[in-house]
Amino acid sequence: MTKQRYTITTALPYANGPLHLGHVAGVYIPADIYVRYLRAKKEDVVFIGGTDEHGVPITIKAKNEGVSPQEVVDKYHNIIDASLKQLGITLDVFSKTTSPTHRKTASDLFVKLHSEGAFTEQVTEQYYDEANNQFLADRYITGTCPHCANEKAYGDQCEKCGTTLNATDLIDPKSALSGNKPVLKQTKHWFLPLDQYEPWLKQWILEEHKDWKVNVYGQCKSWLESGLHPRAITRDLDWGIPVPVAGGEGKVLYVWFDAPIGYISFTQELLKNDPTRKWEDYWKKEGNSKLIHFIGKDNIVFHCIIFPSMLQLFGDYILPDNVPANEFLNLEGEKFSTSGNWAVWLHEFLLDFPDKTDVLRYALCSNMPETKDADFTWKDFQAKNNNELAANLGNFVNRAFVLTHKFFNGAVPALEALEDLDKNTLAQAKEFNTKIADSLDKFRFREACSELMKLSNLGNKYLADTEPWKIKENPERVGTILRIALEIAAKISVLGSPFLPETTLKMARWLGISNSEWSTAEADFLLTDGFTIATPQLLFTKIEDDAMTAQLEKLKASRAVAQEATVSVVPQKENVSFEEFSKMDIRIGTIVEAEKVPKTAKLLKLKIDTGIDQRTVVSGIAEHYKPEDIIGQQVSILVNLAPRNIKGIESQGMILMAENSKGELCFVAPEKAMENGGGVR
Ligand code: B3M
Ligand code: ZN
Repeated sequence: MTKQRYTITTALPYANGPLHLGHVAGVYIPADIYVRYLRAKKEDVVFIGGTDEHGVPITIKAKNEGVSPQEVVDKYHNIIDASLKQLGITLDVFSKTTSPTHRKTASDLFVKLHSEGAFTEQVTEQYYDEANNQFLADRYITGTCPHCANEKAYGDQCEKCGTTLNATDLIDPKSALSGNKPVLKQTKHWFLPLDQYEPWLKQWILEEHKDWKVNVYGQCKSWLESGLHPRAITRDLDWGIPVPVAGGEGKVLYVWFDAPIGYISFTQELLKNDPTRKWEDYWKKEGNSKLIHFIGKDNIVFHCIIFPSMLQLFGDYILPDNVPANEFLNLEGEKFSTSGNWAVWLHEFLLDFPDKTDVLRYALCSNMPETKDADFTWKDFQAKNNNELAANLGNFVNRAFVLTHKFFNGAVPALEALEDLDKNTLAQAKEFNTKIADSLDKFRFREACSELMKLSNLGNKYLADTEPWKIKENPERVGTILRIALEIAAKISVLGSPFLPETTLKMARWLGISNSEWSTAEADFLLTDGFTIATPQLLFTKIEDDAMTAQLEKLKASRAVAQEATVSVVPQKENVSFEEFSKMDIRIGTIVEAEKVPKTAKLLKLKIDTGIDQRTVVSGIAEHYKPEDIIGQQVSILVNLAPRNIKGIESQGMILMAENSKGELCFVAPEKAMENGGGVR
């Protein structure tokens, strides 16, 4: 049998925004810890990641930002890539699904399956926007939810009640592009007949993978038991990989067909010029690689049911060995929300706390949403840093170093006679190799992390029990105790390396050892007699309350901005013809007199020179402008508005004002002085 290999993948985030801590806790932290652990065991691993750059989420972002989809994905790919590197996520490759290799691989695999007759074809009716001449993706259709009457439900889901919808379920559907009612039009698509694979999927998952995490197994079971249906793998969209077969013109591959293939194409890119390894080693059965997908719970069906069905069809490909999906991380008791700006963005965290990457890794690992949703709070982050990392681990290492310097000038003391407590402590410390390894083998990251802290507790307790600083008369005894303490620190530097890579590397250097091999920690003693350890420095600094308050305030402020942004988007009104528009006679005028209308708060009585005449206009701007400040101000005025009587004054026209989401008004005035009476069109 060929030697064991590992193919470890991280879900490809859409390149339509930066990463937030939810992505990091759910996918990258567990994957990176696992991979560092495998590498420390000298396993043969490829660690694959990249961005998902196709699909409707990208086109929506591009539309909102008024740029091309390519510009969107290029921008966010780079932000995401840089932030992951800074966090110490050691992906071997971080590519993108717009890469030429990926496009070719995905396209070729589609053609292969198509030619083997793996797909079915179906003509279905889909909503079409006649004003824009295009089919509408479900996300581009809004309407009333048939379940909860939310008027802003999307064609794929109602975000208010959480129900998954079909666009045709919506009451009173509207196109998000034109605001018009879309029409149903026929279109042909290729389908993956998942119903046909149900029997082997049931066998493979429900019988052969009882070892998968309960949340993953449970979700698969419920999908399989409610029955699988053919799933469309092509879309009517102009952004994506073109459907490479006859009849596919104007259509692209469904993003969930191409994205997981990215794991394969990125491995191809990684190993393209590697003389010793082939990508096939990590994907084909003869390579004997274990495929493990790190993902969030919303991606389970794609990685456990749909992609495995595709892999099976591709031929001699391996299937996932495990899919340790996580549940969600919440933020201060609420769901992360990109649109609602309720998020801690990774790149911003790294700017605010550049020296706290290990702290973040630890905080997210010890609070990982492994079996149920978890909550990130700044208070808890601070507590993890101050009470666990600084007060427990950091303090232990510091005490061992300080005492060694005090009593032995920093030279690692030799072991002399061992007492029972010493033997006991060493024996206990030794158990942590297997404890942590077992937890990691089972993808129990929280447990692994807490074992690591227990090892440091053991060290602290040992120092507290032996009190070496009080032993004046017996330097050998002091030396033995400190040596044992330093050995525990050395063990932490090896066993803690997947979790706290920067900190443990520092510790290893200070102690004069290498911490890159897991098996090193199996030895009874790691240190060399007489080696001069580094002068003690703090491993972790305290985080003060101020810093946390500032983060909470920033979070709340960003949400306020997001809420304003939402209210400011007033839906477009019904179309008018050009003739109708031309009936409005809008001119440039100048305010020549202004006074408050008595007994009103909002009204000003203005005299406007319209070029035609000087006329009176009553305007509701008194809360925004003082009369004396606006004499001479040029304005746009609708001169042929039928006169209206306002508070006993005849108002002959209306001046145009712009309004922002806070209700603030300002004049719509020409950008340079224009003569009064000039038309506005
Ligand atoms: N981009 C969905 C997500 O970001 C999707 C994952 C693809 S993994 C192949 O959650
Ligand atoms: Zn609803």
